[in-house]
Amino acid sequence: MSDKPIYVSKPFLPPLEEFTPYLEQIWSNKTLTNGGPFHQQLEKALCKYLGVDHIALFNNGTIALITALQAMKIKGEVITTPYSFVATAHSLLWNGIEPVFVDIDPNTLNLDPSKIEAAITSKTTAIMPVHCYGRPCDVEAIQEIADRHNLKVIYDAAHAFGVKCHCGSVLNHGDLSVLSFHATKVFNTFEGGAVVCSDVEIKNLINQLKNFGFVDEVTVDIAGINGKMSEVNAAFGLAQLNHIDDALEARKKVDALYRFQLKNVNGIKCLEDAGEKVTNYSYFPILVDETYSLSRDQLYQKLKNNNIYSRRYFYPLISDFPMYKTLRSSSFSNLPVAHRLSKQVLCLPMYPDLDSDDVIRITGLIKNNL
Ligand code: T4K
Repeated sequence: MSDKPIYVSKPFLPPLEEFTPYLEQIWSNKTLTNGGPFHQQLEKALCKYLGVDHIALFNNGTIALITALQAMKIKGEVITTPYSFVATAHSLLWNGIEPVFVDIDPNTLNLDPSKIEAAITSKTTAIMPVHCYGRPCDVEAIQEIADRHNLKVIYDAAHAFGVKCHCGSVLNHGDLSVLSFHATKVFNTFEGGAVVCSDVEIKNLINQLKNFGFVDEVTVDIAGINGKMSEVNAAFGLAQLNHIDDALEARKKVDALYRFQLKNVNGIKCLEDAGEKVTNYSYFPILVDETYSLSRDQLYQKLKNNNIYSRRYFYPLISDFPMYKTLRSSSFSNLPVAHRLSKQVLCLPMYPDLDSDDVIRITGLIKNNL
């Protein structure tokens, strides 16, 4: 057993000496939070980098999701995917909304647009798809359905930093998109998140909502929350943004090496290569089917025994957690694809400075060479 643990993700850090001057500036100007100068700079820099109109920074992606729903006044039922991190559906519950789970597409693992319409009822107000693993949803098909039924679309784009589709940033689709900048993400601010939108009035409302609902010093006209990103987090984001292209390039190389090493391994399937400019290589999921020599969980354990900590994102399905299990849409028969794939998926370590030797060791264990 190797003594060096390899985790599913490792935060991407800019050189410490590049971060120190930001800290010195914070120490000198004493603005620690509440929309200070680095917060404003990061919002502008991200709009430019991502090619979007407006960004409202948050202290994490979950609060950003909750606030996005509140800003759009979403109520009733929202159609979403069971194949995601639990925060997706929790953001609905926190708004008193019932999630209605719809099955996923077996190739993309994203919400299957062909199954959405059957789940729409008179209570449906919105669709909340997830660009799972940073691979774009079928944004056009989803928008067409939303337009036909007068529904809002709020993308959980937690994995989709920098992801592009045929017409530029994927974040420009839907009414709002929500990013996560958690330590494990492609772009991180330790903890953090953002709402992306194209309407300045919505951006102003979101700014109000993330600051308790204050209009001015003495007026609060809506029950907001504290969703503000601090200056240290924003400064870290600025320092990291200078290196993001190199980090994406390094991820791409890791992705290519995994694909090369795992081609033709019986029972192991990589998701279709999403191609240049589309994905951000944020995760490396493989599907372990019944023709492989071990079960998915046995392979997970074998890697763990060798100090390699892969993760079963996303198992269990959200719809199997106790607060969702009794919903009608959570039934096994409604979600056969999601159930099958959540039992097959294993996310292998993926981060910019993952050594080629480590990828070869991991894939060697999978190929049973080691
Ligand atoms: N929507 C979607 C689709 C999401 O995936 C997420 C979050 C959200 C919404 C909510 O966004 P946030 O509110 O989180 O901004 C991790 C993350 O905590 C979570 O952000 C992420 N999705 C989810 C997919 O993964 P865990 O419980 O797996 O994290 P953890 O602590 O086990 O970390 C995984 C590995 O990363 C560790 O084994 C070691 C390494 N690691 C982790 C941290 C935190 C480090 O090396 N350093 C670190 O600081 O949830």
